[in-house]
Amino acid sequence: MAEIVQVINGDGQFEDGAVQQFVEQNGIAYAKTNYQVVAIMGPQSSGKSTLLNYVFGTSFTMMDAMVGRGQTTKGIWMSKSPKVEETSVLVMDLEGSDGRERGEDDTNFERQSALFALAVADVLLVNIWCHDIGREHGSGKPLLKTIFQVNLKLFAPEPDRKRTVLLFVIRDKTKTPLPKLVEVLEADLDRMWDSITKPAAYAGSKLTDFFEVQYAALSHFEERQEDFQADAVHLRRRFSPDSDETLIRGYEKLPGDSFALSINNIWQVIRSQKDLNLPAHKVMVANIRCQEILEDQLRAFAADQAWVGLQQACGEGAVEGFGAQAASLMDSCVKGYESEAVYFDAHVREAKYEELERRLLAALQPVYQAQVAAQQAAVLLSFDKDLKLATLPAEAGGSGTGDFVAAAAACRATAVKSFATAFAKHLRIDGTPWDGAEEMAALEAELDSRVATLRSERIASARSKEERGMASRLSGPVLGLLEVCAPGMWPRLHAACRDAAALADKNLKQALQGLGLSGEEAGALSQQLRDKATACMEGHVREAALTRLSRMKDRFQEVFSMDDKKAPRMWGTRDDIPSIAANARLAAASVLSQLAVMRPADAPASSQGDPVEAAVMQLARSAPATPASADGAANGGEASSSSTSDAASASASSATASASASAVDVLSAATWPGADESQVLLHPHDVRTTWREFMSYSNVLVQQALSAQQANRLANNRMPPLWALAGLLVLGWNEAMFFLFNPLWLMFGAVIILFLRSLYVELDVEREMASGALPGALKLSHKFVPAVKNVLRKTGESVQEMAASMKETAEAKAAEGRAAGGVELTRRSTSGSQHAESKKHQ
Ligand SMILES: Nc1nc2c(ncn2[C@@H]2O[C@H](COP(=O)(O)OP(=O)(O)O)[C@@H](O)[C@H]2O)c(=O)[nH]1
Ligand SMILES: [Mg+2]
Repeated sequence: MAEIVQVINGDGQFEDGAVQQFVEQNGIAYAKTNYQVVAIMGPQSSGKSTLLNYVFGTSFTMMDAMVGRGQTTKGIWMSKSPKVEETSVLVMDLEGSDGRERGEDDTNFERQSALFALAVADVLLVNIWCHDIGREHGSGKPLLKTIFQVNLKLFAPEPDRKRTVLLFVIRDKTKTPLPKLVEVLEADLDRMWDSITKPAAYAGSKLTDFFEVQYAALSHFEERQEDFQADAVHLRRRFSPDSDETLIRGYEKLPGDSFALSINNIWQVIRSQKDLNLPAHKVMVANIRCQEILEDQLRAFAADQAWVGLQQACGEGAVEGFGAQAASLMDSCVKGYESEAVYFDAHVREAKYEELERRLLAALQPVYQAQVAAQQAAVLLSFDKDLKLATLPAEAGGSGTGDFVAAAAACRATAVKSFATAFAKHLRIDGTPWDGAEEMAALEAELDSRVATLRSERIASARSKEERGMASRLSGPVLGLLEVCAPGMWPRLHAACRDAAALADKNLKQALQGLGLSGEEAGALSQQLRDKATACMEGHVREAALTRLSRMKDRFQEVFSMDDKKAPRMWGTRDDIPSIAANARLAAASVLSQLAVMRPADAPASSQGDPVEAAVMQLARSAPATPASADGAANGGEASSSSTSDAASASASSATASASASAVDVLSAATWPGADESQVLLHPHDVRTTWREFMSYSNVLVQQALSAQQANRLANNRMPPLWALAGLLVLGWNEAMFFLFNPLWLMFGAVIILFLRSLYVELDVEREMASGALPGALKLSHKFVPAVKNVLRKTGESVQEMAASMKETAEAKAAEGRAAGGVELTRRSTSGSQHAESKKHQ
């Protein structure tokens, strides 16, 4: 027995759950559009249920003639015909009510039922009694009028879209032939059509514009039972698609899975007394259903094992053929949607298709992006390697020819090509708008940035190498200049910087030849080198400023203790210590003046324009006299200030005259006028302090020098001065010569000397004097006369010998001359050793 479901119950409620279940269980949900809905209309007890049961094999409740009316339950019932096999025929039986029994409300329900049937059914059966045909007030006429009127409203916007098949079933047919009956009935229908009020747009329209009217006649149910059944079977055949008289039309319709939704919605609209617009309804159903299909497809896509697996694989890195796999997954999802959505309104379908595509792309996008990133990373990895190799010269382990720009361009082109290939092979997802242009642009930007980074690294490393070389080259000259800190040091420092920077710049440009430096870059590099050289130099200067005091001391000592030939000064009597000290102090002051403020490269070269230098030098010149200066003056003007010719001091003193007028008073100033604070190493206060410390140191040295000189002077005074000896020699020359060159006087002299010598020996003076001067003298006086006699005697004996020894006497004279020179030498050496001793004492 065929299942029957109540679609609309007696209270006018749609039985959604039951209908859904019925649709599922009877395969309608999967029948696509291969189903027909047949509904029947007619007055109460007009044999509707009987007709349906006989034609379609359904089991609707029929009134038992013996029991009477009132057995059936009001509402709309539905069943599937078990007899028609070619297509699913859903049969709807409308149980109206007898107006007489149920009151006014029922006409409303009947109207709504009719409307519902008309909207839902493909074929609408209208029961009509044969004897009512041609009669003005037949029992079915009011209902028919209602149907016509309602139909106008339902299909008003598109009258030719669907023409409901209206099948008039003539019951209890008489002997009158069908065509004759049809003729009369058609006339009846036309009259009825004309009598209804129509919208202006359809004023001239005909019934057949809206309905396809068909006719069937059945024999008398009670009197000709067998014929009735045969007629019923005949009528059933007309519901097969391949019958000659088939009633099935190929109108567009909603697929079976939307059936329940659709008829529910139609009923809700009818119940709420709103105008039912079928095309709009179709759009509405399409919207709902396409959305459902779309969601189903997306769910299926997300749950698809192939997709889950692909996602997993993608999480682990680049997947070969990702694009093709993703495209096929997407394609199957889209196809799934299209196959189900094909029955729905085209506009809605398209719109939902776009949504599906959008959401599929959204689902694919992160995975796709990750794949793009993975491929880009692979390309970039080999690009980095290639670039490094290609841009390094062969001696550094690379394969480059030194032309960085060309090598980088070649590597870039290779990378771009390999990404393009990888994109086409592994990333391109057909059916998506992702053509890789954006990804390529991003990759290119990244490549460019990497090239730029490597290039600037190369430049930076070459630059820092060159800077190191430059710094070490620069240090020598700078330190040399700082050792002396002579006036005018700064221009020379800056010149040294310029030279070092220029050389480094030349070397650097040579090293960076292949890097395609722009003029701007080259200029910036040159400037950087110049700055670096200046910074390096200034670093040395700063360091020197920290050790200014010891530098000043060194400088002072160098000038003070060493003479022009760099030999240590002996502090002889000729050394003008105050003048030497003043010069040495000027040299030390120059150290202070040069280190006080860093002069810019463009400062005036002459010291006239250097207020700091002028001020500090002024300090040195106005330094209080050393405590020893009084002593210096007491030297009787022996010391003269012209003994030194230090160029530095000379230039400094020449500068003084002009600078002193505008010089800063370093004793009171707090800042250097016109000097940039960042360039100041020593404030006037520092200069003052340092100078004070220096002065107390230098004073000690000067004092010691003065003491040494004094000691030397005293040591030289024990001897007659050399000039006196020389004078003596000059004045007594003639007398000595006369004596020596006269043979008589010479002989006489020799006899006297011999005599005295013999007497000396005879008296044995040394022995006698050993016991004291007075007893010695007494003894000698006793011995004197005998001794003279003895000598005279001996002389006589030796007179002969004397003549022979005349020659010896001449030699002795020469020996005497030599002895005199020896004495002079001895004297000198004595004075030297004394001087050395006095220095050691200091
Ligand atoms: N004369 C005649 N009576 C019929 C015919 N079909 C049904 N009937 C009777 O009419 C009564 C009502 O039938 P039913 O099918 O229940 O009518 P429904 O209320 O329209 O569904 C029953 O007693 C049937 O026996 C018919 O074709 N001719
Ligand atoms: Mg019935």
